[in-house]
Amino acid sequence: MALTAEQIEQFKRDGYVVVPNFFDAREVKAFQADVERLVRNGKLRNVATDGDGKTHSKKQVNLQICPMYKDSTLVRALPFVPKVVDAITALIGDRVVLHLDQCFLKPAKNGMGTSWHQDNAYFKIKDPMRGTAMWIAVHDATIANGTMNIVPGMFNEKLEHSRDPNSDHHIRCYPDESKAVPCEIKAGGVIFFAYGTPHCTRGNTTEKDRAGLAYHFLHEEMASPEMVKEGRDHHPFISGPKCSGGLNEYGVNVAGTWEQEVEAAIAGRELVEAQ
Ligand SMILES: O=C(O)CCC(=O)C(=O)O
Repeated sequence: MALTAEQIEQFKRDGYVVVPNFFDAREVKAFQADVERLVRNGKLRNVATDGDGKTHSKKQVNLQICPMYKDSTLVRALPFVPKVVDAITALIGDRVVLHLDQCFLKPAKNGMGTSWHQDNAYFKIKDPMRGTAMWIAVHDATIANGTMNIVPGMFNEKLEHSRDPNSDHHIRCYPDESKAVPCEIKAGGVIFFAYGTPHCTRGNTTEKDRAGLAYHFLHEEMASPEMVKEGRDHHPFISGPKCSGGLNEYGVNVAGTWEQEVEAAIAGRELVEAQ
C-alpha cells in the first residue's frame, strides 16, 4: 500500500494529506533534471501580471507549463507508476482519469506564488472529494520558499472566485487565512488535496529556485463525456477496465516505462553537465 490507513483517513477528514518520501532520491534527481531541461528549452512561461491580469510582470515570476506530457515522457509515464495508481485509488476510488499535468516554478528571489483557489472552481465536479491533486515537491518546499498552504476541512464549502489580478489566466478566492496550514515537505514528498480544498503557494525570495509538479486526477463518474472524448486533449485512464497504459489516448503504452524514463532523465542531465 502506498498510503497508510491514517493518511487515507486524514485526506477524507481534512481534504488533504502530506506524504513525505513518496519518491526516492533517484526519482527526485530525474524530476529536477527534467524541469531544468524544460526551463532551458523555454517551455515554461511567466503567468505573473502586474495587478491588471494582463500586463506580464518584469519584476515577479510564476513560471508554468500546462499540459506537460507533450514535452516530457517522464511526466507522461508517472501516472501509471503502481504506487501512484495505488495512492490515487485509495483516495478517490478506482476507474481514475488523469485530468491535467503541469509544473509551477518559482525562481529564486522573485518567484511569485499562486493565489488562493479551489481546483473545483475550474473543474466543477459534482463531488469535490472525488478529484484530487497530487503536488510533488521537486525541490525542498519550505515556508521561506513559499510552499503549498492549505485550509483544512473546507472542501465542501464553495468559495466565490474572481479573476486573479496577478495572473494572466488564474482565478482566486479569499478564504480565512488564519485557518491556513503551510505544508513544508522535502523534495520527493507529495501533497494530495481534494478538488474542493482551498490552497495557494507563496512567493520565493530565497537564493534557490523551487518547483512543484501538479497532477490532477478524478474518478470516471465525475469526468464529463466531453472531457474524455476522442480527439480532444488527452485524458488517459490510469486504472479500471478502460485503462490501456496510455495506448488509447497517447497512441503508445507507457505503463511500465517509469524506470527507463527516470534513467533517461538523469542521463540527460549528466550529458549536459559533462559538456
Ligand atoms: O505550485 C503552485 O504554485 C500551485 C499549484 C496549484 O495551485 C495546483 O496544483 O492546483
